[in-house]
Amino acid sequence: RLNFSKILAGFKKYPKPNRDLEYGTAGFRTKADLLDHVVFRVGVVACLRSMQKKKAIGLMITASHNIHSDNGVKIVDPLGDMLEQSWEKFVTDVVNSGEDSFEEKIMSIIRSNEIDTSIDGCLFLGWDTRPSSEHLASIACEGVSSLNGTVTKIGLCTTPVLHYVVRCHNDPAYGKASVDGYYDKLLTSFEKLWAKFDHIKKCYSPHIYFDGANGVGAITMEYVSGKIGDKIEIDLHNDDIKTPDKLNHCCGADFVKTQQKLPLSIPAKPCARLVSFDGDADRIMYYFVDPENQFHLLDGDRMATLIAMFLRQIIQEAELDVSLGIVQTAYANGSSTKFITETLKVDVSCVKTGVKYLHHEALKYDIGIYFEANGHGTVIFSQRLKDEIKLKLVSDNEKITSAATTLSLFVDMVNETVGDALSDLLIVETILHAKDWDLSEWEKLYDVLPYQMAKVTVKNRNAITTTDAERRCVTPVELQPKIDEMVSSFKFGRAFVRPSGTEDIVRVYAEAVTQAEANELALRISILVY
Ligand code: NG1
Ligand code: ZN
Repeated sequence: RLNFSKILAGFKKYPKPNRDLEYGTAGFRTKADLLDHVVFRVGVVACLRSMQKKKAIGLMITASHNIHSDNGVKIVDPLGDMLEQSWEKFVTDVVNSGEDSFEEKIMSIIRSNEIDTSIDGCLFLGWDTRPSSEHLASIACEGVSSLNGTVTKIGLCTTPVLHYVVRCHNDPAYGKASVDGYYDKLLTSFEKLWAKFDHIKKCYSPHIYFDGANGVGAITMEYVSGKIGDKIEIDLHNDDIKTPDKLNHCCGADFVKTQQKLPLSIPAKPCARLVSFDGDADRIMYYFVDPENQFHLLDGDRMATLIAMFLRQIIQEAELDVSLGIVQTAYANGSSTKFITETLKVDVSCVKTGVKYLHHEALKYDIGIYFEANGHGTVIFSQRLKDEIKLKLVSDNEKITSAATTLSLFVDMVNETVGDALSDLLIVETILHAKDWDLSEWEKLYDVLPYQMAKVTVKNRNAITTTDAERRCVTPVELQPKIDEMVSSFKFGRAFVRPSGTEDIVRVYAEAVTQAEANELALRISILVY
């Protein structure tokens, strides 16, 4: 039933430049003008994936926090999570194949996955504000059509909205499969939870300064601000989506995290609560400037600990016997890990960089909280936990039913499919409001170790291979002993290197007891790598 001449026509119309690409940590990502053939072919493979699973699949066109001239595409699996790993190889093969070999590659995918080709593929498609996004989205549609699949265009949307809609389409119990349905579920539970903690506040201020990275997150917050403005006044900044080169330029969550300074246009108002989303609104950063003009960052590690602390208390109050754990990557600050194990006494595990690894590990808990330090993260809840909550809701003990109600509303406020800046914002605001905390109270939970990140350009970044959740190098064999020796000469020193999955560079991370020493260690390790 497959019409290979239709697929071939697309291969000819969008010829592959003389350069191979890889489905990395966040799908394919590169200069936007190198992506025409990629999105067509990804459309084809995503359609095959949908036929295999007999479920809807998502396609998101975005390059997140990258410069406006880049773009990318990633595939969303039926439950709204990232594409299963074994398929990354299939899609990479098809994207890199020549006109003479694609038919064989596609047939091999069909055979090895026992795909019934009489099934119609069903795709949901979303894109961000980049100037190239709509054009690439239309080519992706051609790819899907070449296999007779159907596409529902969600259009301009954040990455987490697309993930959510795919999940709901395949699992209607999760919610209504539309952008409105998404806002409705998150904001309704937020309003109800807010009301539960509506006491007089001394410390929590209802005002935030918001940095939208001049991307799609700014549109989201404009809408949300109209809905929840009576609870949180949102002062919108960096919300210009009409000027392409402003996207992520000196603003956004990635800028704030890597530069550890204020983005453009956010006022240095002492102690004000400042928030940034990234270009596709799946990452969030909180920060503030103290009266001495010092910059303070509350990143993914901080969010994970805040949420764990809050939920641990609620599950105790609800008398639920469930497991709670936090999943981090090697980039998590050493003192956050120490705080989680020694003070919170919560289980913590470390996995490779990339949301798919974190998500997978978090599934092991009834409540799995995962965050990358860069602000990408969410919470996932087991079916067992959801069932237990239902039982507690009808308990005759008022304290228990109240805690169960809190938990149940909390679950509905979370987008469990993927890191979601809006959902994370609602969670953090709810907890701060409940605790009557400002950002400095939150920050007091533990002191972070100063850290520095660096990028090194090398001939072949994949010559570096790692183990132990990327904390140690395997090859080149002489590298790790040298790193160990260097690290041992720094008090509380910790460092690791790994090849990036999204850029052609090697990343270096270093922690030490002072900022100067962290910088020095990062520099010395970079020289070892170079
Ligand atoms: P790479 O380039 O593989 O380090 C970066 C981020 C990841 C993740 C992906 C996808 C860091 C150190 N790495 O991956 O955490 O967010 O991009 O966007 O922040
Ligand atoms: Zn992003």
